[in-house]
Amino acid sequence: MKLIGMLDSPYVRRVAISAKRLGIDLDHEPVSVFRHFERFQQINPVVKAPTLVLDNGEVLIDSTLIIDYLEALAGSSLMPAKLKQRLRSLRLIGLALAACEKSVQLYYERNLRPTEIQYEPWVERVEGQLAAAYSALERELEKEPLKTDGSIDQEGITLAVAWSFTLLVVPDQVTAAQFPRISAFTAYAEGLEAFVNTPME
Ligand SMILES: N[C@@H](CCC(=O)N[C@@H](CS)C(=O)NCC(=O)O)C(=O)O
Repeated sequence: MKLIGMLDSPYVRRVAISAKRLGIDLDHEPVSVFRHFERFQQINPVVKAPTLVLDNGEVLIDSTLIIDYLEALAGSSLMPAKLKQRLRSLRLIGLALAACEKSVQLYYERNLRPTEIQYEPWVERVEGQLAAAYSALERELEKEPLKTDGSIDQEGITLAVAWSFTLLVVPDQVTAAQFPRISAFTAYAEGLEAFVNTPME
C-alpha cells in the first residue's frame, strides 16, 4: 500500500504515524498537492492529501477514513473501546482536526490569495476559530492530562500533529505560554519513535 502526500500535511502525517503505531508498513510517496499537481492528478484526480493507494489499485481519501481502514486491516485500534473514554477521544480529535483545518485555511489565505483581495473579516473569523479550538483542547488537558508513559492513542497523535503543524505554517497564531499543556504534550509526542521517524519534511 502506498501513502501519497507530503508529511508537512498534518493529515498525511497522522496517517503515517498511526500506521506505524498499528504495525502497518506503508510505502510513502511524497507528492505535493501544489508543486506536483499533475503527478498527483494521475494518482488521484481529486488531488487530496492523504491518498492511500491499495495493492489492488483502489484509492481511499480522508485521513480519518484511511485510519479506519488501517485499523480494520490491523485488527487493532488506537481508539479506546470504552464509551466514556471514546467520547472524550472523539471530542479531542474533532477539536484537533478543526485546528488543522483552520491553520490550513489561514495558510492558504496568506499564501495563495493575492494580498489585495484578502478578506480581513474572514481571516479574523478563522483566527478566532483556531484560538477557540486550542483553548478548548487546553481546558481538556487541564481537566484530564493525556498519558505520557511511552504510549500514544489517536487523540494524542492528532493533537500533537495539529500543534506542530500550526507552529510550522502560522507560528504567529499560538504560543507555548498560551497553551502550556498542549505544548508540553506535543514535546513528549515528538520525542516518540513513531514521530521522530515521521518528520514534517
Ligand atoms: N479532511 C481531510 C483534509 C485533507 C486536506 O485538506 N488535505 C490538504 C493538504 S494539507 C489538501 O489535500 N489540499 C489540497 C486541496 O484541498 O486542494 C483529511 O482528513 O484527510
